[in-house]
Amino acid sequence: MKHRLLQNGPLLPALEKRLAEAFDVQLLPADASVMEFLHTHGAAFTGVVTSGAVGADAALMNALPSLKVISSFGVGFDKIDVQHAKARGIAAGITPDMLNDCVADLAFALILDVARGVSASDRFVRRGRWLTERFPLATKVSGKRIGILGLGRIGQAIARRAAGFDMAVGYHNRSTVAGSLFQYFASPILLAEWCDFLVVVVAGGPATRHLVSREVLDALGPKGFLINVARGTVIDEEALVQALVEKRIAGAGLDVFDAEPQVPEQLFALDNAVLLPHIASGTHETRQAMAELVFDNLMSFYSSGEVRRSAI
Ligand code: NAP
Ligand code: 8YV
Repeated sequence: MKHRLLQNGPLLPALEKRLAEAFDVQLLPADASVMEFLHTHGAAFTGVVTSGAVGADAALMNALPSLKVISSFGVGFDKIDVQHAKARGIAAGITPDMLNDCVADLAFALILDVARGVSASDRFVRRGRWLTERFPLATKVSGKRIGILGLGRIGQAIARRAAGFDMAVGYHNRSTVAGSLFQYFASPILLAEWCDFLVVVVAGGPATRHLVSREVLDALGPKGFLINVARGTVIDEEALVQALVEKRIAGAGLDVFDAEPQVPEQLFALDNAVLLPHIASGTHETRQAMAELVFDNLMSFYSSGEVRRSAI
């Protein structure tokens, strides 16, 4: 008999197909019938398959008394109540390392775009402005200082790319990275004061909420650029919008937003902001590798009792 999985949120069609072949999968309704569905069927599911965007909260886990494993498409587990899962002995699989290259590549795309005005100059050409105007001079990237807020798996891939741009690398984590030769800064403010590009790639969740505060933005200053490929919650978004409007920082490249897909409308008119719809891991190659690990985490759990890559 196939193990019964509850799917919370949409997944890649190819992954849904593969899961349906190996498991008995049911999609959690996204409408008002959800409570009745869980009341009637909740006890049947031993696994949940979900994504970083949707996750699994304590209320969902409580409605699934037989739940043993969660497998999530993504590395961020801010939408999964891992403490609750741990207390219940529920395994939680995520997809680390599969997406390091693509997220790091996109962080650099944002750095180059916001500093050199790539998107802004593309708009300039398309609107016919080149015929009568000169595009303003931009900011050089090579040789500058990059401050990585969160020198983890992706942060280290960003640091490797920075070497190719002859950039000095500094970082802030709660603790220093063993063996790292990069300069450590004891707080986000000190890192922001030092660097030209502050790249945010820490874990999301309550512990990092508004870690990038108005004070950090002011420390970055009018020549500094902010890049966020982590979670919107890490930045005080109101303070960021104000800093961009008042040009108290030079610019921002943002892949993620606090209430995404809602983006503060004030940002739409600003040429010093590059706005992306959470696409950092969004390539065919990376999403396929992530999908394979979502599947493997489940297969591994049901055969050995352990997921291959755990969030806990
Ligand atoms: P990781 O290896 O766990 O790295 C996270 C880093 O954040 C670690 O260096 C950690 O160091 C630091 N950190 C955690 N809490 C902190 C705090 N309170 N203060 C300062 N530093 C803190 O994770 P990863 O695989 O690199 O992924 C990082 C994050 O990127 C994910 O959690 C996810 O939210 C985001 N992400 C976004 C996308 C996207 O599409 N935009 C794609 C993938 C991932 P310490 O533990 O020493 O503090
Ligand atoms: C995914 C992400 O787009 O891994 C993460 O944490 O943010 C992205 O890779 C997301 O998890 C898909 O929902």
